[in-house]
Amino acid sequence: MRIEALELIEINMPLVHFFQTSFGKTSQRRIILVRVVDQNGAEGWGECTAGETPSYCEEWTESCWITIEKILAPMILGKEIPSAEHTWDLMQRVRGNRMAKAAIETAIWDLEAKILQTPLWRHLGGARQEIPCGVSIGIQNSLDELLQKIQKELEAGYQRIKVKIAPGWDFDVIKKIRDVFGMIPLMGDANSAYSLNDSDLFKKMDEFELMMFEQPLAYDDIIDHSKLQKQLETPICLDESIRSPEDARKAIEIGSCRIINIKNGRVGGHKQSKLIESICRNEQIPVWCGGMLESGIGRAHNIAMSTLEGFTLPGDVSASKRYWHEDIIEPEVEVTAKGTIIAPETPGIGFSVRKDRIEKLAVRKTLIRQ
Ligand code: OSB
Ligand code: MG
Repeated sequence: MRIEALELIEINMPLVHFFQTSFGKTSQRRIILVRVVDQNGAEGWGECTAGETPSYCEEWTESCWITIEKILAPMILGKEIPSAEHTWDLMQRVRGNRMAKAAIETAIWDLEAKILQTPLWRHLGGARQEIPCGVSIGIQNSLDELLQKIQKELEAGYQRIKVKIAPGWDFDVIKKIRDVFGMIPLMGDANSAYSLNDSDLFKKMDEFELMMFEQPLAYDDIIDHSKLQKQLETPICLDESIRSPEDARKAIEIGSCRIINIKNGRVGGHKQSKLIESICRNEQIPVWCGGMLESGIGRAHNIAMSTLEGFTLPGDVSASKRYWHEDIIEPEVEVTAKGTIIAPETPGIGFSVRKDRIEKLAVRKTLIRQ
């Protein structure tokens, strides 16, 4: 493959409902899309999952735009790329900036699968076409609103409920959910809001028998997590802390977690995700696919990734309509009554990209050529 042009498009999309975590509130996404074009005019699409501010990690929309435009695109354009798997190596000289890298890398995987006329999920080595799905529910204005949302998602068939927790929105909230809904598959995501000083709170929450606590401690920590995990019955799942296959290996080795959430953006794309999945599978650590409030393009990549063998737990991969009035892909992502998504048979990401819609939502574009 040779990439002749790379287009960056920023779209602004209002969320159906604000999404609040321990680190902040989002009402409108600023999403960068990457379109790569090869020497024959074939296209691939990727999505940059960075947030609007550097709050989940260091990267954010502006930093990714400039990094892709000035640094990463020139490393890719015009180069002979033996296969999508080699894309990561071409960007090796750049430290970090994994969300920026993943936007390009995943676009090249889509392109390659389209050239091969095979669905991306098969091309990645997917083991099953139907994936289990859960939902992530942000912090709400009131407990009543949260309970209503949970009710709605259970009725839709989702296989597990994740609620965001933060100091002041934790023990009592989980207790109420257990009182109202009983032993539903439930978990809490703290997005790094706590420290080891809160160990007693987590020990107390063991009584709720949650599926896991996601990222209770610092975003860059594995040491304190290992201390906390040893005091708990409930498995810890790491999200923010796992940025590379090496991070996964070390976290597992020192017992920082019993579950890992994989996100293409956080780890640098499909190749890195596959490596982490494989390490975890060998160590019998279940994984699941996290979400970053993606548009349909990122969502489609997440679906493909979730078909890999090690993704045994329901992921944060849910229907388009939970986030968007109108998505940028066709058809939109839909969930079956059993709370599953069926990966499409169409080549590449398997959904067609709605250029008309992207055109309407675009706030800036740049076409980069060699
Ligand atoms: O920690 O998983 C997270 C959204 C933005 C940033 C971080 C996270 C999330 C979510 C949303 O939980 C998952 C989704 O896209 O449905
Ligand atoms: Mg998380």
